[in-house]
Amino acid sequence: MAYEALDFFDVDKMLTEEELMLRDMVRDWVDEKVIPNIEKAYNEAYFPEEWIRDLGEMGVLGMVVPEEYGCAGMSYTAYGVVCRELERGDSGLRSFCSVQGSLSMHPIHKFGTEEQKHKYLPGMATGEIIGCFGLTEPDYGSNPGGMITKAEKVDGGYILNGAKMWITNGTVADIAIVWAKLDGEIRGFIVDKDDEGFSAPEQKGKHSLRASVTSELVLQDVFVPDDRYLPGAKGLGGPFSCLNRARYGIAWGSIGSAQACFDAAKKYSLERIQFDHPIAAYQLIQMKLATMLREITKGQLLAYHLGRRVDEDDWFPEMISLAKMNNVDIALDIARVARDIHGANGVTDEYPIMRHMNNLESVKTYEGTHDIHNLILARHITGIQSFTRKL
Ligand code: TGC
Ligand code: FAD
Repeated sequence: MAYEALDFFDVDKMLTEEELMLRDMVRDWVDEKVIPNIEKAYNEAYFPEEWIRDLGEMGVLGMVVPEEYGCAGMSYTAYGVVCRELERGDSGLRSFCSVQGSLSMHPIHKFGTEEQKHKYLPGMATGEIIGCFGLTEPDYGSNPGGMITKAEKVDGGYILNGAKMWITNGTVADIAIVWAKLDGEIRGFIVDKDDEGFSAPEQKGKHSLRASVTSELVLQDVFVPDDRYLPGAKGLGGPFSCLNRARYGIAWGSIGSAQACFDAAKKYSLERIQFDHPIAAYQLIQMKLATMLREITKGQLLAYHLGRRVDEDDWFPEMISLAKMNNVDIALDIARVARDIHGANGVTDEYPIMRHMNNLESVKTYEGTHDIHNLILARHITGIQSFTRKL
């Protein structure tokens, strides 16, 4: 049965004509190309290559980067809408788009030289050049400031040593934005997949985001020439500038997962007969559906308002923390309740529910865990940071 996107408060009526056209194009593509193939990709744990070309053709990779670099130069609200429609298909698909646009193209656009921008951005917009973002390390996840990956200045460039972990697209990427400490300060480098001493083995065995490649990055005496150093990024503010944008995309994207779960649960509950009636006739099921609708509606308003604030450049990072944390949290709750409404069928790949639920467990953790965003908000409220404790 065709997908019906829940929009109880008609939030999409506030979108521009251009944003609506984009929504419909991506929604149709997800229906046509993603939904029929996603369960196979998820079960067999791969990201279909042809999707990359299609994403490039639709102009959604790095779509907020200006047109002079071969990108679409669209609004952040439009980017949010795209994330929502992609994640309705699968979180791994939105992840691909987030990593390419917010985490790989944004740092080049914001911190790179003109030469670097012209060299990489047009090919990244079409998907011919794939990027990844290496911040997390085996011993430094929530606390990236402690990273031990090191850069050393040498004649004509830098030597990088260290290891990154949990890096989306690492194995398939042509370039990696690697964050490393140079004289104790975090700096950004563009590592090429063919650089000697660099490898990106895939991390297998995920029960979540299976249609997304996750990798280690190993750097052993990797020489990165001066022209692949990002001069504009100094300190943690560099990677965090990228994370703000990717977290923003998740605030929208997670609503897409929630809408998919709601749609499936509504249809299933109207069709499934128990005790001679559709289960949708029972008050407990009705309450669950009403709660889903309530939370999705609030999340949609939050994402839309945030989108316009970002477009007006009138925002601060804690707004994004709140929206990422809230919308992933409600999406995960909704996925769990939708799974419950589907009974035993809910654990199979006949329905999208368990896949969304499992994906959202990663989404809750990456880009700052749920609790880290709570602590970021609490620091904003109290002025006291509680990340570190002296024991
Ligand atoms: P803290 O003292 O808070 O800040 C250090 C410097 O960074 C600046 N800063 C920010 N700048 C811009 N935007 C933000 N959101 C910023 N947050 C902090 C800050 O102003 C300061 O600048 P300066 O100039 O004064 O030095 O740093 P801290 O070490 O105490 O950090 C605390 C904490 C917990 C908030 C932070 O480390 C954190 O957010 N941790 C979570 C780590 C995280 O999100 N990792 C994500 C890895 S990438 C990923 O998951 C990709 S998933 C991809 C996919 O979609 O598949
Ligand atoms: P930890 O930091 O060890 O946290 C473990 C638990 O402790 C969490 O519950 C956390 O909330 C809690 N905790 C930590 N510190 C505190 C504190 N001070 N107070 C209270 N509680 C605390 N990273 C990248 O750089 N690039 C990528 O492309 C990328 N892609 C990813 C893809 C997937 C599928 C996954 C799962 C992760 C990815 N990550 C990526 C890594 C992700 O950002 C980290 O997993 C995340 O930041 C959390 O780090 P950690 O897993 O080391 O958990």
